[in-house]
Formats: sequence, C-alpha cells, structure tokens
Amino acid sequence: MSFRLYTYWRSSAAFRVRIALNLKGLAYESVPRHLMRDGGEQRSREYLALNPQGLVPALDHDGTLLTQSLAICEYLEEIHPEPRLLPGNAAARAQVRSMALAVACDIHPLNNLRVLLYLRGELHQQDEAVNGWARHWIARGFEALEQFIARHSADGLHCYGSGVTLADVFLLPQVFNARRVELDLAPYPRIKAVAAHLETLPAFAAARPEAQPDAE
Ligand SMILES: N[C@@H](CCC(=O)N[C@@H](CS)C(=O)NCC(=O)O)C(=O)O
Repeated sequence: MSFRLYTYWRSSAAFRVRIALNLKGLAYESVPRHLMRDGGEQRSREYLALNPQGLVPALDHDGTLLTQSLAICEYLEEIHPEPRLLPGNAAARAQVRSMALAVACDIHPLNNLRVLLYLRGELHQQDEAVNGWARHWIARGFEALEQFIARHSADGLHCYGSGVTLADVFLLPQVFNARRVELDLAPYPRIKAVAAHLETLPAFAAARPEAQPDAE
C-alpha cells in the first residue's frame, strides 16, 4: 500500500490530509507543488492532468488518484477505520461532518489563494483590504464554530465529544490560517483551547506547515 500526497507546506487543505494520514499511521511520500512558483505549479499541464481543479491536495493511493480533502479523509476512514475519526452514531457523524464542512465549504474557499489573488489583481485591492476580507470571513465562521464546540465538546479539548474527530482535523489548519492573517483569537476561547490541545498531539504536530520538507 503506497500513498503519494501532492501537497504544499502552507496549504491548509493538504494539512488536513497530512493529519488524517498521520492519525491513521499511514506512511506517505510528499510530492510538493509550489503554489506560487512559475505562476503556480498547481496550474501546470502535468498537475492539471492529475487534478483538473488545479488545487492541492491530491492523493495517489496505489495508482488511484483522489482529490478534495474531505473526500480523501473519508476514504482513509473507510479503508483504515482505526482510529475512528467519525463517530458510530449517524447523528453524531452528521454533526462532526457539519463542523468540518463549516471550515471546508464556508470559511476556507473565501480565503483561498486564487480568491485572494483575484481581489489583489482584477479587483485592485491592497494587502490590508485583502487581509481584512480574510479575517472577516474566518471570524464569521469561527463565531459559529465556537458555539458548535460549546454544544458538542465533552472535554473542552476536542470539537466533538472527548476524542479526535474530523472536526478537529479540519479546525486546526484553519486556526493556522487565522494566525497568518493576524485574526485576534481572543473572542474564541473554545477554539483556542481545542487548538492548543491538538497542537500537542504528534499526528497534528508532524503535519504542521513548518515541519514539511518543502517548508521555506
Ligand atoms: N475544497 C478543496 C480546497 C483545496 C484548495 O483550495 N487548496 C488550495 C491550497 S489550501 C490550493 O490549492 N490553492 C491553489 C490556488 O488557489 O490556486 C479541498 O478541500 O481539498
């Protein structure tokens, strides 16, 4: 069984998959694609042939190519169920997915590189306005996630219950993005407490951007 992960050290979507692979104890080869160099290696003809969306991550598992971080994480959960990242109960699973999707569908896409480049380029916005945009949409998402954690966390250290789930796998990379744009996290004490705990876990620590072979 061999895994090749098309990744970029700062990509929060690739960060999610790195965490999931680490949690499952699945070794993988990193295949970095630099998102800025030469106009973005994710837009090269060779990479678009793998992922027509021109986004990282993509995971090659023994010749099967998978894209979209949530689909990849759920695939890993299905082929390698332990440790479980989705609860056994249908309602609980939906609630965990709901938190992961709040990040993947509602927060992150508005702050993705190509969106920020469009704001800077075609819409002629300055860095401060672009960073303000990123902070605004992360803050809106975090306000809701703070309430979800209040509702679902059993220990204040995890988004859901008292163990790691896909909600945590998706939250921590978004917290890294929030720090990058200097969002004040003080209004989100529950998110801060969960993130502080997750950062102590080896699977999360090994997946962080600075620990990647292509980190600059
Ligand atoms: N929904 C996708 C998002 C993937 C994505 O947006 N990846 C970013 C890096 S975090 C990317 O490749 N951006 C390149 C670009 O915007 O050109 C997923 O979850 O995999």
